[in-house]
Amino acid sequence: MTHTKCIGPNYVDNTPRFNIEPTRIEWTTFYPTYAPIEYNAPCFTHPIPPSWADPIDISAIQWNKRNEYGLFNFDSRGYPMNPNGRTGMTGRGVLGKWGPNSAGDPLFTMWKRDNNGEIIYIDNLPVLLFVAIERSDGGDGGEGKYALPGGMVDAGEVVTQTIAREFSEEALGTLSSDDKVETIESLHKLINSSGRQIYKGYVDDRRNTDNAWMVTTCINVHDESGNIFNQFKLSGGSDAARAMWMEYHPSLQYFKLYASHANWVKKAYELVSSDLLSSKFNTFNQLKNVLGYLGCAVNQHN
Ligand code: RP5
Repeated sequence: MTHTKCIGPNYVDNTPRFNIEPTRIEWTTFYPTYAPIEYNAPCFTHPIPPSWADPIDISAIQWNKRNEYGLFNFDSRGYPMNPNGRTGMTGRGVLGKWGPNSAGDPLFTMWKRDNNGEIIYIDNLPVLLFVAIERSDGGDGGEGKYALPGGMVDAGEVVTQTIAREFSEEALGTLSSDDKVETIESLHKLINSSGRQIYKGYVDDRRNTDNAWMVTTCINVHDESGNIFNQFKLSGGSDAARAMWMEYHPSLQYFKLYASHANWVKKAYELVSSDLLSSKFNTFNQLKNVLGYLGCAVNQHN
């Protein structure tokens, strides 16, 4: 996967970045004029950096514990190198960790239904609803301000816990703290029992640099009947200004979300719609066999 969102003349907050030629992203491409700009958010170089960030002295970092998303090389200064190539910026930028920064992304889906509870189809393909948030930081601009309600893995968490916690914080923002604990537990059980991993790997995130980058695991939980997810009272919280059900259908010409999130919605759509259409097809075939036996002709309707 080549990155497109972490290149260009400006980094986050308009910090200048070396404007890389898009055909020269790969490390193996000769680029003698490459002159990346070094940037570390001021809080990281403070004598007491935030607890979630790496210390200034990197000699104590156990790099082999950061290999879950793949191996990476090191530059001549001993810093990890972005496996997807150049970005025009060295240092950690605004990311707390050198090398991979791990996140988790919930992709909660159900079908869009009409007032009679029937799934809505356009051109014989069902319309999917997924939970999205509007990022308070504006995301990567325009429609890229909408995102899955994901977030960083906290110390000691497994990614399924992160996904449950982030969903409850960002998309169910008005829960009381007692309800929150219970909700996170139920969501975690739901993710473990019915979740399907859609993606695990590098994220094309605007915050990536040559030495620090985002990785994530995206898990889809699909409520086929909609009976459970219909009861969600969505409201933005934490880093989310708003939370909402958003539509996806393959006929959408322009479908953009933060970072690489749109790709995962498309992938989840392929999986859940093919499950749905194959079950419809099986039902139709069973019906056709019975009616065929009785000497009737049947046409398939949606
Ligand atoms: C993206 O950034 C991930 O896919 C995840 O959605 C998000 C995590 O960062 P924050 O939302 O915590 O800023 O790369």
